[in-house]
This record gives sequence, structure tokens and C-alpha cells, in this order.
Amino acid sequence: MGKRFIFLAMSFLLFLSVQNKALAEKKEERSWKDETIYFIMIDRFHNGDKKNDFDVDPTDPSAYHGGDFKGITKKLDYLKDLGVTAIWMTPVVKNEERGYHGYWTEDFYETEEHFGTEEELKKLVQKAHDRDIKVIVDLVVNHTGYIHAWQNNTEKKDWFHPKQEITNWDDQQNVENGWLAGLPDLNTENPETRKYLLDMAEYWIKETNIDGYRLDTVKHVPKDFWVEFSERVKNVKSDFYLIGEVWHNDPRYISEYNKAGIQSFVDYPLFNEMVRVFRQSGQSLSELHSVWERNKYYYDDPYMLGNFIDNHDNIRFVREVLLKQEDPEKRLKMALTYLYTAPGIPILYQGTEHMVDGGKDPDNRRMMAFNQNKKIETFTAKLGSLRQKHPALRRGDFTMIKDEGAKGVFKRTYKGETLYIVFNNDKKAVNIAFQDKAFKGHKLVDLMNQNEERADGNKVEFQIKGETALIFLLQKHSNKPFLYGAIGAGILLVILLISFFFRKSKS
Ligand SMILES: [Ca+2]
Ligand SMILES: [Ca+2]
Repeated sequence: MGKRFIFLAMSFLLFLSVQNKALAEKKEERSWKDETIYFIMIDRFHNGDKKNDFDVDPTDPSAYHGGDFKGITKKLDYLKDLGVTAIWMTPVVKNEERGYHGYWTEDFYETEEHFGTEEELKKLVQKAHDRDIKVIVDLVVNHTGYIHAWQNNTEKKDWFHPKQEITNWDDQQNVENGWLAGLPDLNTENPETRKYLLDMAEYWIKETNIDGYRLDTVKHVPKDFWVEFSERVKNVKSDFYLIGEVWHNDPRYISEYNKAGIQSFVDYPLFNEMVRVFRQSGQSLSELHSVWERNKYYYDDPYMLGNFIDNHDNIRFVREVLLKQEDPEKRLKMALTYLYTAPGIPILYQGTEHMVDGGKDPDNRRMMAFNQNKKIETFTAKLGSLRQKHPALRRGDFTMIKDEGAKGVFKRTYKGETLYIVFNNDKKAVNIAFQDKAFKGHKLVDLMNQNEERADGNKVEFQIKGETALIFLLQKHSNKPFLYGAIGAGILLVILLISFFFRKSKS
């Protein structure tokens, strides 16, 4: 009997928890704007298979270093613990010699032999999906590698634009049809070439079940190609994600590609501002908010943009800080806090979570060392989990409620949840005070350090250390007098009942 009862009770509890989970999922359908992306350069991440290390030389920064699909598969749990919900990998296709980065295609339909087989790629995608991690693959359709065989094939002579370097970067025609850094420029106006590339994009989605493409060199390919491209891939998978690299400083120029069906972009204008504001103390934070105001105006959905402080084409954030002779740990923590709490999808480039330094390419592509900096890794994981836990950080509106010198306070609200992100971008500790009508009857809970700040009426004031960022959640005061009153009344009732029964039994 007892066992049976326990079994029934357990089953009922399990049923309740499943119901709750289903309800929670129904309440908020996951969208791409809820993801946290981790950017992997396959060759430089983790060597999981020595058998494909053909001409590997870790001492030569321009040679293959041995990373592969198996290596990524082995590190999926590391990524999960870091709070990552999607990975973006550099191109997977076969490259010509020394194309360790993946951007020099030799064969669009084969995987790079250093990275592994198509089966191993499929397995990686499947194992990622098992952990609820989505997979985005980098795709290049603008050019091939330098010595691609089609150049000597008379049947393919119209597959490239005439050999001519890009010389005038203000001339869109030249940017689209010229050769970028000497790379043979594919003629996407040729229907045959176009069909080949569109079929290829479809092929990899169907074969490997990936969830998105990071599109390389978007501005070097005509917009009408992207219109057709977006339609094709979304026909294969309706929720297929496209994040384009339009390397430009003007959101007006970048957002033009929204109309071509690309819903997301790596946000270069924000990247520039984040680096400028956080690499050196004393900078005002107001320009960060201005970028957001512009984004709201220009993009279809600015929450879909991908934010980053590091990538494989620019010198590392840590190097930027060192060049200014500032403290990399303090500076990086502030930049990461902004990256994870501002609107948009955070994209963490491998190594940033270990405070990796690096100059120009290829120095910014050093082999990943997983035990380099546990402290920043833990800090990043904490930010990752806060972002998942608090929808206001992913979907909330974003206002700057304090902008005073190097002090800044941002407010984010979503469906009754409110967070404040407080920055002291100066070296010295300062007092910071800010007001909000929402404070009444509330306290501010410091989510990174578990401290509390009590609001006094509409105002809160406290000291904040130099070069520090804090994340506060607005929380109701637990109504203690009422609680004590209720407990007191309960106890009194019990005493009365006991004495009542006592007297009754006596009589
Ligand atoms: Ca290998
Ligand atoms: Ca082109």
C-alpha cells in the first residue's frame, strides 16, 4: 500500500512538473533574439582527432592548428555551462591550401578534410541539438579561393567577374563586382552560377540540419541575389536564421539588406562604440544608447542584431585595453556586462571568456586554451545564465535613465520585470543616485553579487567602486509586518483551540 501510494504521489508530481514546463514554454515561444551565440574558428578551437592533422603546425600562425568537428562536439558541455545557446562556426567547406580559416573555398560541396567528414559534421549538429544548442554555419558566396579550378575551365568562364580589384569603396558597383583582396569574384548575375550557389546553400541545410547561416561579405554581392537566397533557405526551414556581415559604420547602409530578407546583422557600429567606450576609463556611455536609438529607427527588428566586442577580423578587446595602458580584467568585465545586458544577441568570440589577448589577424586567432582564465569564464557564465533567466535582458525596452559624465544607468523592462544596469566608467569609486517612480515599495537586488540596495521613496543612492558595472533586479519588499502579524494570529488561534478542547474534555 505504502509503496503504491508513494508511486502515485510521485507520478502526480511528475505530471504537474511536465504541465508547468509546457505552460512556461507556451507563455514565451523561443525566438532567435533569445539566443546567446558563441563564435568558433574551427581550426583554432579544439583538436578532437589527430588523424586529420595533415600538415598541422601550431607554431605557424598561418597554418592549420588541428581543430575539427570532433573537437567541437567534445566541448559542447563546456559551451552549455558557459550559457551558450547557439554556435556560429567558420566555413565548413573544403578550402585550398592554408585556408585554415575557411574563407578560401576549393569545393562548395565537400567538408574540409582537416575538420572532418560530413558524417562528423552531422553528428556535431545532432549532439548540439540534443543539448538545445543551435548551429549556424558561415557561408561565402562572394568569392572562391585564389586558385579555384573554375578559372581554367572554359565552360565556366562566365562564372567570375572580370579580374579587377576593388578600388573605389564608395562605388557600390565596384564593391559588388570587383575582386576583394585578389579573390576571384563570383558572377551571381549568371543564372547558372546563381543556381549553383542557391542549390549549395539548400544542400547543407537539408544534409546536416543546421539552423542558420552567417553570411560572409554580404555587401559584395548584389541585393537581388540575397532576396532569392533568403526565400530559398526559408522554404527549406521556416525559422532558418540569417545573420549577415555588412562591414560598414552606417546603420542606414546595413539595414538596406533587411529588405533583401536578411533579418540580422553583426552590429559593427555598436562594436566600434563599445570598444571606444570600454577600453579606456572616463568615457561617457551616452553614445551606446544613441546607437540603440538609431537601430530602433532603421531595422525591422533591432533585437535580432548580433552584438560583439571581439571577432576574428579585428584586434582583440584586451589588446585595445593594453594599448591604452588600462586594466584588462576590469575593462573586459564592464564590456561583457554591456554585451549581455544591452538589446541584441550577444556573440562571444572564442577566447574572450579567457581574457585572451591578440593583435591583428592571425594573432587574434590563437589556438584556444580552455584553462587560461577561470575567473572571467565564471563571470561570463554567470552573465549567460542571467540573460536566460530574465526575459527583460533579451526582450525588454532599453532606456538610459542616468547619463552623468562616466556614470550611466540603463533600465530594461518586460512584462512586469525591471532591471537596472549601472556603470561607473571612472577609475575612482563614486556615489551614484538615481530616481524612478517604480522604486516605491521595492528594493534593488544586485544579481552578480547578491547585495541589496534599499530604495528610499523614489530614490536610491549608494557607492560604486571604480570601473564597475552592476546589474539590479527590482523586487518587492517582503511585507514583514504583515507576515509576523499572520504568524501571531495563527499561533493565537491554535492556543485558543487547544484550550477550548481542554476545557471541553474536562467538563
Ligand atoms: Ca585534428
Ligand atoms: Ca562580388
